[in-house]
Amino acid sequence: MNTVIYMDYGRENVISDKIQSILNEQINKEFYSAYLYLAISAYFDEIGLKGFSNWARVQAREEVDHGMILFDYIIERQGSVNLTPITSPEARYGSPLEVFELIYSHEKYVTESINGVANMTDEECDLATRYFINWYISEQVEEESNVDDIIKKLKMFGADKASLYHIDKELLTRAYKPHTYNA
Ligand code: OFO
Repeated sequence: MNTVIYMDYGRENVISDKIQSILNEQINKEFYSAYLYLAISAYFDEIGLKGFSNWARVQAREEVDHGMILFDYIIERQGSVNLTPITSPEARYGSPLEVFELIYSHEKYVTESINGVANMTDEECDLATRYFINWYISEQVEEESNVDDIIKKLKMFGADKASLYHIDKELLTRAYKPHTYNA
C-alpha cells in the first residue's frame, strides 16, 4: 500500500467545508452526466443513428467541461478537490423519444442539484460562489430547452422513419465548442 504524505503549505480555504463538499458532489454529478451521455452515444451508434450519437457525444464533452470548471473553481478558492467514484450508467436504452425523455428528467435532476448549491451559498453567505454558480443556472435553462426542442420534434415526426432520418441528419451537425466560465 502506498503511503500518501499530505504537505501543509499553510493554505487557508476561502470556501467553507459545506460549500467545498457540495461543489465536489457536483463535480461527480457532472462527470456522471458525461458517462451517461457517452453510454447513450454508444447506444445510438450501435443502432445506426449516427446523428443522435454525435449529439450525445458532444454533450458528454460539455459535461466534462462543466466538471472541470467546478474543479478549477475549487482550486482557485484554495479548497480541496475530492474525486469520488462515478456510477456506471445503463448500456441499453429505448426509442429516441424514450432516451430524450430520460435525458430531460436527468437534466431536471441536475438543475435541482445546482439550485441546491445556490441555496447553500445563500445559507453560507458565500457571494463569490453564488455569483459563480449563476453560470450553471443559465446553462441548465439552455440544456433543458434544447432537450425539450428535440422531444417536441420526436413527438411530432419521430414515428415516421423518413422524418427520423432527417432529425438524425440535423443532429449530426452539432459541433463541440469548449465551454468556459465567463463570469
Ligand atoms: Fe452539466 O449540465 Fe447537463 O447534466
